Amino acid sequence: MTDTQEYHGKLVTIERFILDQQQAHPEATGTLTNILYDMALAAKIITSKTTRAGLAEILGSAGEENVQGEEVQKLDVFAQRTIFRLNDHTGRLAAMASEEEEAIIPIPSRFPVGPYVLVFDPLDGSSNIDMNVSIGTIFGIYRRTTEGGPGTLEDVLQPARNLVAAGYILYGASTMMVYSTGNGVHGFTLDPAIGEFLLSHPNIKLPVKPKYYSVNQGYQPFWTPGVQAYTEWLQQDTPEKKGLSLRYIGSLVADFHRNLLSGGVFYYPADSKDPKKPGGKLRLVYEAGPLSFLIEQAGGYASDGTQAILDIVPERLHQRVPMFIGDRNLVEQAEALIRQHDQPA
Ligand code: P6P
Repeated sequence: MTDTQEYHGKLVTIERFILDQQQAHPEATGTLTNILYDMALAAKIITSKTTRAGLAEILGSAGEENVQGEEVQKLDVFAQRTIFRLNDHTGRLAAMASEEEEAIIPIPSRFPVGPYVLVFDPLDGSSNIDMNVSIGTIFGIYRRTTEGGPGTLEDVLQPARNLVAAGYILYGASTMMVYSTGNGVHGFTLDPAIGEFLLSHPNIKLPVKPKYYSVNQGYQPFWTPGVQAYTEWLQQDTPEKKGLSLRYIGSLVADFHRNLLSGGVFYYPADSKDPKKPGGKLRLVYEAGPLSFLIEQAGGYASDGTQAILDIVPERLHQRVPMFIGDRNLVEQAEALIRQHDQPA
């Protein structure tokens, strides 16, 4: 395992870091390395559009033509197409799955298939774009489980504990790419002047002392008694912790990233308000799963309120799941109060 201590203060590009990490795996063929390279390239391409999103009126908004007469794509469609076009021909993937597509995305028959599958939410939080709020891409990479031929839904519906890599891209004040291949969580910041992601956050670990809780408290009247009790507990000073402050951006990757660096817990529980999202709003395969892989790599934990999200075997591609993610003690307290109040003995 490459000791990430050696990187502190050194100028390292994401490509160099990924390659160094590959050296720790003599059996590696470089295929996973190249998929990660392509996710970094996708991040740069998508960044080139997100930094101009507010100019829709001048450049034309989605579905219209801009002043040059070019058809302007919705940013999430653009992000989807960018990730697809970077991966459809490489022979590294057997299939892809995206929040934007109802079914799994096959590799076009004219291209070879490979040993991995890529699941992704190309641009989560896109409803925030018009308010210039940070948005993000979330991705996970599995080895295919079926033998030969085109990838299938079975290759995608794996528990997140099987992930070989996961990460996110945060399009904020700067663009960051944060990923793990099971060897710690590492963050890279894009220097737009040179078009390179530089290592800025080696070996991210959740702070021991949690700082924030993140939830949309507007739904509080629609939560179960256990989740209501949990929220009150988070606000109180207890022997184990001070009452936490509330921070909620409403953009999953931004909320997750802040809590990863500051310590705390994010949760999107089930609520009785919207019958369209009985089991919470967030998607298991390409949102909760990859973020749960990352948080455990950073020393935290993620639960649906009753079990580790990493152990949930997805039944449907767009399956929703309640999610409590962050500091292990805080998430386990959620499980304890849900057991006590919501699950009759
Ligand atoms: P609410 C954005 O639409 C999103 O999918 C996530 O990025 C975010 O965490 C969540 O929904 C916010 O949902 O119901 O609080 O507006």
